[in-house]
Amino acid sequence: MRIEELELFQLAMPLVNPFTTSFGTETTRPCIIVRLAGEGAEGWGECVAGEGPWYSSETVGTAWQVITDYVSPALLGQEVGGAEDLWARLARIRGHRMAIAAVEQALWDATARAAGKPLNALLGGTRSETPSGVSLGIQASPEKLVEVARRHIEQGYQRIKLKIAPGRDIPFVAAVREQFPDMLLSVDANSAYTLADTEHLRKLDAFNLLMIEQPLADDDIVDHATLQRELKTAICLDEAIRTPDDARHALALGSCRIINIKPGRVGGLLRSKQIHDLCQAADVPVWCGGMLETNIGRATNIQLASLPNFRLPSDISASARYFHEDIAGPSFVLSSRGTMDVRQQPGIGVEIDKQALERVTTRRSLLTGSHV
Ligand code: OSB
Ligand code: MG
Repeated sequence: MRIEELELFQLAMPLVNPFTTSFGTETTRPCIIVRLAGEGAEGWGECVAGEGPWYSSETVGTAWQVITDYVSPALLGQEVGGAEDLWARLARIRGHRMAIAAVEQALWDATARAAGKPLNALLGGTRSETPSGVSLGIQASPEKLVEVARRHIEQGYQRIKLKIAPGRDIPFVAAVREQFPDMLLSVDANSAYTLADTEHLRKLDAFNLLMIEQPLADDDIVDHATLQRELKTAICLDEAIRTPDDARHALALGSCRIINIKPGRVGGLLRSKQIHDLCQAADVPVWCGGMLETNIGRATNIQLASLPNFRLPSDISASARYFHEDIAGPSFVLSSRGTMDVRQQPGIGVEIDKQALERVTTRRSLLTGSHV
C-alpha cells in the first residue's frame, strides 16, 4: 500500500477509576492515535506510551517526535508491502517500539479493511473468543481490595490480577485468596523487587497463584532465571520482553514460564506474532497484556489474542471499566462465559467516532508526503 497520510492525535482520556501500580497512579490516560491513509484505505493504531518514562523509557512526547521526525519521512509516499517491509524501512531506528507499533498497527488495520477481512484472518488467528481477565490497581487496604475483586469476580472475569509493591503485597494477596479460594489469581510487581527479596517473594508460593508478573528489573532476564529456580510459582515476563530475541533468550535461560505479549511494547503485531510462535514451539503459554487502551488498542489486542497460543486470560477487560466515553465503538463487553468476542468485521472491528475523538484531542498533526 502506498502510504499517503499519517495523522496524529494526542488524547487525554479521563479514567473511570484511578489506576495505581508500583510506579505510580494514573488518573488520565494520555495516548497518541495514528490514522494512516493510502490508496483509498484508512487504518487506525494506538500508541501506548505513557505520560512519563515509568513503565518503559518511551513517553507520549518521545513517540510523537519519533513518529514525526523519523518514522513518517521513511514511509510517506512509499509503497509499503506490509509489516516486514515497514520494519526494513525503519531498520535504522533503535528502540522506540511503542512509536513504531502505533504506525505498524494502523498499516495492518488499513490492509485488512482494504481486503474486507478481519485482522485475525491476516494474522492467522483461530479463536472466535478470548478469555478475559482484569488487572486491579493497588488499593488503600486489603479489605478494599477484596471488595473490588469481588465486584469483578461477580462480573465474570476468568482471572484477577493484583498489582503489588513492597509493603503492599502479602496481606493484600492473602486477603483475596482467603475470600476466593478457587479463583485464578496472579500478581504484577512492575519491577518493584530485587533478588535480595527472594525470601520475601517465596511467601507468595503459599497462595497458589497462576503467575508472578515481572518481579525484578525491567530489563533483566538473568536474575529472573535465578528467581524462577527458587520459586514454585511461575514467573511471567512483561517489561523485560521487548523483542523476539529477548523472548528466545528468556526461554533458553528459564527466566519465566509464561510471557505477556503487549504489541506496543514489542513494536507491533508482526513482532508479537513472532514471540507467540517462539513460545508456542517451546510450549510456553502467552496472554495479551493491556495498557489501559482506548477501544482502538483494545480491538487490536483482541484480534491478536485470537492466535492459538494465547492460552491464558488476557488483560482485556470491558470498555466501560476504563473510560466514560470512548473514541471508537461498538464497546467491548464481557460475554456470559467471561470472554471477549473476536470480531469478524473488516480490520480491527471498531469504527472511529470522529466527534468523540475531537473532544478529547489536545494536539493534532497531519503528515503528508509534501511535509518531508
Ligand atoms: O504492567 O500490565 C501492566 C497498565 C499500565 C501499565 C502497565 C500495566 C498495566 C495493566 C493494565 O496491568 C491492564 C489493562 O489495560 O487493563
Ligand atoms: Mg505487567
